[in-house]
Amino acid sequence: MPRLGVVFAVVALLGVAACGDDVESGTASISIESPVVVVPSGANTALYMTIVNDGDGADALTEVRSQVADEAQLHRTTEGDDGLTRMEPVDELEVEAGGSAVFEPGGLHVMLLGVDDLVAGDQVEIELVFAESGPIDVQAEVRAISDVVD
Ligand SMILES: [Cu+2]
Repeated sequence: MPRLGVVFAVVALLGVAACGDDVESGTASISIESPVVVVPSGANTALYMTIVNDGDGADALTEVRSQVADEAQLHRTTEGDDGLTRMEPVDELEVEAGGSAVFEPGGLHVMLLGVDDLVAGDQVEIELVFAESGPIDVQAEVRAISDVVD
């Protein structure tokens, strides 16, 4: 019965395709916790926060914008074999479904370059652009570094 074999094969293929679609169509649900900008000690400073993805699809932070800085870049601080720390740019940061990404001193941060004069207590508008969720606006409070590192 060759025809039956063909039918089974087609059903199996459809099953695989449906499964694949299901994974891809999961929806990310992004929230931003405790966004904070460090009081600048020069032309540059850093933004720290936690990105939480409560959805069932992955997402990725691709771009950050703020009107208080000429430019905002995603950076990661790493320690080299020589014991020196350096910062490297991060193209985009994936946040997996059900996962989170912590931006903190000594690790991930948003580098704000050419930043305005900011003092502790100021509120800064930040726009975080995600591949799936689109732009998300957050308000970050400006705090002294001693209030950021505990
Ligand atoms: Cu940096």
